[in-house]
Amino acid sequence: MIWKNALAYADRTAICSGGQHYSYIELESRSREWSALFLQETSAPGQIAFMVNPGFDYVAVQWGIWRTGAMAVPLCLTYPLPSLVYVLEDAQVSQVVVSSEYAPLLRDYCVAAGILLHVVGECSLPEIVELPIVTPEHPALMLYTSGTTSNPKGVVLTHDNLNAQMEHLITAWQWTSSDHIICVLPLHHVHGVVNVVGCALYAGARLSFLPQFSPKELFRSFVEDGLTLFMAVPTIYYKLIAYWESLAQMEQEALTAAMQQFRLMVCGSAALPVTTMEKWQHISGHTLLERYGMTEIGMAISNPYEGERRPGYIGEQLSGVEVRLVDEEEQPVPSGTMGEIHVRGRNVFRQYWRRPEQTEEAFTTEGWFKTGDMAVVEDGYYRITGRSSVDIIKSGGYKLSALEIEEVLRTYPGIADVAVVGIPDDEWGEKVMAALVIKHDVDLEAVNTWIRGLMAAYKTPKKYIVVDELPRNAMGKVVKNEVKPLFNTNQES
Ligand code: MLC
Ligand code: AMP
Repeated sequence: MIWKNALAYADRTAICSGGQHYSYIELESRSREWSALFLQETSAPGQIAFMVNPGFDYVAVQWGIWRTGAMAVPLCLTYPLPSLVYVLEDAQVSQVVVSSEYAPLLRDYCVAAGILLHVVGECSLPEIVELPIVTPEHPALMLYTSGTTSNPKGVVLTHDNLNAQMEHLITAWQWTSSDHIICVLPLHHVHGVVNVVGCALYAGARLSFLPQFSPKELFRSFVEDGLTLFMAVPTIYYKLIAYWESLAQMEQEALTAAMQQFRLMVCGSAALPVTTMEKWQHISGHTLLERYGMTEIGMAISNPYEGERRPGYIGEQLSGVEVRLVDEEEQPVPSGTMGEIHVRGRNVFRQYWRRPEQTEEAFTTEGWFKTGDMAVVEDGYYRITGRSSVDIIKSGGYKLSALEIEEVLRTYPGIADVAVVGIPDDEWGEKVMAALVIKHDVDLEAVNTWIRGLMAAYKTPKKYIVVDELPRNAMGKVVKNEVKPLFNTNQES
């Protein structure tokens, strides 16, 4: 278990956050105190959610939850109340921990729902108690993911799943306790939670946090903090390149020199455009290592640490992970033929929370998880060719469900029908756009303000158009690929 591992690193620095350094022993002991608090009311807390800013407290709370045998449910820090309530209810959460700024948002709801609310820095942590035995098979983490259903689903990962995911990456990318990484990613998704925070602490390395992404602050850290590793989504590299290009030559040179001291820079969560990879190579001297993963499986395919990192390709299957490509009959395809990616191994999640049918549908009878991503193998390397569902959109590394956004928009008075699509975009990968059929005049600004009260701003459309009707096939189903070109011709937004 990661917290037992921590004892081996004792006084070494585990976390740098808020201008302070915390050792592994401090992390181990603070997490015990949180466990004691969670166990005060019940010996089996079930699911505990937390909405805590990235930093020492986030990890101490996460480990504190784990050490009680409960499942940790990290909440998105930018969700409005209705989206938070959806997760809290769906996950059947018994306790919530929040950083103080989120307490006003959740307090009334928690009181009404009978959920215990703990505020970091305001609750007194009790004497340390005897902790239960937690096994690798205990559920550890529930990450909510959007997909081919309108409502997000809870992906249940056990400690064994997480350990496997971290062990595969630590081996593949040669993590050691001498590494130092900075986390700029949100901590309700696998990229930040497992690949950065989890791997760093499992390897005994040093983990710094930048509470919010800012190119200026990040580049300051690149120059001053002696980092060895960096991991991000393509949009972040795109934004960093744009910022670097805006700097004076002297600043650019200082940054380039600092980045050359890193041993590895990784990119993933969405396709890395070859132009971004080339520009980053130019400004940092690094050939980005692109890898492929998913909430349900952690990481599965990766370009090599040593060896060719091929632009436009996601690499080879990671050691310890089984990957295959299959046709529509779920039969393996020959090399060079496109097929759906299937994944099997200790890293693969156990279940969608309280959704047995969807869990069953997601696996073949031989236990392969069906990712829905299409790929081809060329000269031994996988290349992603698309997705089996047009209703999944990847924007800035977040997976969004067109169906979820459509369902909300349909409830707005005056909107008769709607189609949400992802339009290719250099910065975001895909941009969310909505085509509306309206019954009477609708103020599109008002629609935009309204939907941001219901779902995170990053999920909401960046453009709206009004159309007379949506293109449909003979079965009456909206043809999303025919909706996309409408955004080239229609200027209303
Ligand atoms: C922010 N905005 C987005 C957005 N992020 N719009 C679309 N897509 C996104 N991803 C919007 C905000 O709503 C706001 O709009 C404006 O951009 C500025 O907001 P911000 O919060 O200041 O933006 P910024 O900090 O620059 O965020 C960009 C980002 C962030 C790229 C840093 O999106 C991010 O952290 N993405 C990473 C997501 C991630 O971790 N995915 C991994 C999933 S796991 P307005 O209109 O209000 O101004 C996975 C598996 C795997 O995929 O393989 O790893
Ligand atoms: P999520 O469900 O948020 O974990 O997102 C997982 C999805 O991100 C995968 O199913 C892929 O569609 C996409 N993805 C992750 N890494 C890559 C990559 N390197 N290239 C293309 N798509 C990727």
